[in-house]
Amino acid sequence: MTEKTRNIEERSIWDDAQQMLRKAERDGVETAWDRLEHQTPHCKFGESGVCCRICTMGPCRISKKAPLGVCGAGADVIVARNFGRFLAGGAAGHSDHGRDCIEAFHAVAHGETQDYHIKDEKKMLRIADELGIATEGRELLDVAKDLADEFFESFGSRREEVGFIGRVPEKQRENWKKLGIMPRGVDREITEMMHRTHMGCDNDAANTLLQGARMSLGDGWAGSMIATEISDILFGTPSPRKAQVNLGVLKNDQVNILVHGHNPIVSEKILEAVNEKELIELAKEKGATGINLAGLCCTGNELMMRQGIPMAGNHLMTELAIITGAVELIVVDYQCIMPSLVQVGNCYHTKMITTADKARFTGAEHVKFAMDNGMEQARKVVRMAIERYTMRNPDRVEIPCEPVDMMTGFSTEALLDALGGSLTPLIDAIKAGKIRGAVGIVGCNNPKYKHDYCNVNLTRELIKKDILVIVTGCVTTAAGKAGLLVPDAIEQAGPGLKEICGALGIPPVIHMGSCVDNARILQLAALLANEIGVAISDLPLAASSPEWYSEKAATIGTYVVASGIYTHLGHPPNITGSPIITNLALGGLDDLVGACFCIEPDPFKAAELIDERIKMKRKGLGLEE
Ligand code: XCC
Ligand code: SF4
Repeated sequence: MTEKTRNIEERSIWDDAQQMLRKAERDGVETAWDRLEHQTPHCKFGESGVCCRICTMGPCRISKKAPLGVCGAGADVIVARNFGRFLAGGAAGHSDHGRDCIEAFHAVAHGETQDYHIKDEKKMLRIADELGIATEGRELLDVAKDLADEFFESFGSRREEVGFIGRVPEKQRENWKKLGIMPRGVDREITEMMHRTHMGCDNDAANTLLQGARMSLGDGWAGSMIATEISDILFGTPSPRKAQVNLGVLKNDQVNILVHGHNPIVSEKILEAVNEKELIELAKEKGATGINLAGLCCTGNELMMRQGIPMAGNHLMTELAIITGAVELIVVDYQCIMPSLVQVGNCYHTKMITTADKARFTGAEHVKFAMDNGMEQARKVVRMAIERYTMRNPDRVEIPCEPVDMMTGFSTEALLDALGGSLTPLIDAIKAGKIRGAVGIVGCNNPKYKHDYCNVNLTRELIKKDILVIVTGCVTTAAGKAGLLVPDAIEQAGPGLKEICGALGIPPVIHMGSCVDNARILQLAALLANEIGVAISDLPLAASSPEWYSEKAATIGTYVVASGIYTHLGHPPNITGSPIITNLALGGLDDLVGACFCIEPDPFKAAELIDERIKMKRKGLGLEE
């Protein structure tokens, strides 16, 4: 990975990125890659997870010379506590996003907002039914009130299990109970993790890791799943549509606005505002030909899935997008937003707007979005962007390359539709070995890697092996830019996958949404398992997060493994200082939950490891290769 001064070609595989990195050098702008060099080599204690700052008898760090902290905690306990809190950060991120969605839905149900509405009534009623809420002959909003309360209950501490647990195959539910990892309430599990990892509580590393699994399951099967389902109810369940990707989606002659973050509650309103005639007219008065909205990271995924809004880039492209000099304004909600964006924006004419009280950035302007003012605030933000257009310096604008086409919008519902309404064709294709298995490749960028090298190459290798790939999060942009998210990409797939996807008219790599939408993958896996009558862990499935960086990615990996899906990571979390935690993660969990992690930085070798696992699972089901 990183050593001193990698040249620009080694920093990213993409032309648009390399071109902007050159411009950054010319313009004297620092990026994440530069700052990483100032941070390397990293602290070995931190990297292996054996630095403890949990109380003021310390901080303590574990070495041969000092194998115990002041309180007597050893490497295993310290690593387990640190990792437990790392996972808690991720679970809290997704789930608090989910809570914000419930609050919006609650406000709609109680008539407290004119800005948000129930868009997919059918889905709302179906979910109400599923969760045991009476729907027959009732007013829609009355059902919605009960459903909002039911969702809130999954966050609390009065339950034995969260609401969507009914989706999990029976055999696994029993196992989770037996292991004591059945998630009871989203907030409860996060709080319990913080409690257990206080000095003097859970001093058994394996026991702490099991709580990590329970808490992460709460994220996957409740916090994230609720975020996804409510977003569909409020903004529409995604269906297949075309979109475009890379920095070429920015427009030379238009007001460019970027949305960044995660929650569609802000970005959907911005989208409505940029389509208003009055605001378009205003942009024209200022000399632009129109207003162009593009997404970054997961809020980009949300808008693309439902509305076909173009994606400017993934995590490591966020600074580079501003360096084009063509962005008037970037509006953010929360998560994965580098604080550096304020400084990069200051090097150009780009204004940064924050919208959530829980995610403010010094130097940015705060325009608080609430349930009753979303539309009004969105218009205000768009007006600011238009004003900014007159400040753009055309001599400093450089928009690289032409955008690449892609297909998006594969919610579980849309995928079922594409299959003709039932999973049978997919199961038949799996049985016949035409689709040998499926792998979700998800997550982030990390400047420790050549940007998107692993994301793209792993995807390519797997489809060659007749393995269907599902992407979410920042891997989406990588796969899209590589031309893998269009039906024509079947030419790069193995013969079986080519035949099936060709017949269905779908790409061999399917975009299922943002990071909370990994819940869609869980649901699809559960539907498949239930249909066949096995556990998820029996299916020829795997997951991967090759270039991950965030706490959320670790939590996703953990709930995916705990749900029975073998998961590859490009690099380990900061756990290698503990033999107990490392061995559990890389093997021991397999005996407990039917899956474990594997670590491999090389995407070609990772593809082999995943392929082996899929072979093994196929064999277990008595399927021929
Ligand atoms: Fe963030 Fe979700 Fe990672 Fe991208 S993939 S860098 S977590 S935006 Ni979630
Ligand atoms: Fe040191 Fe123990 Fe305090 Fe951690 S909890 S800082 S190991 S004394």
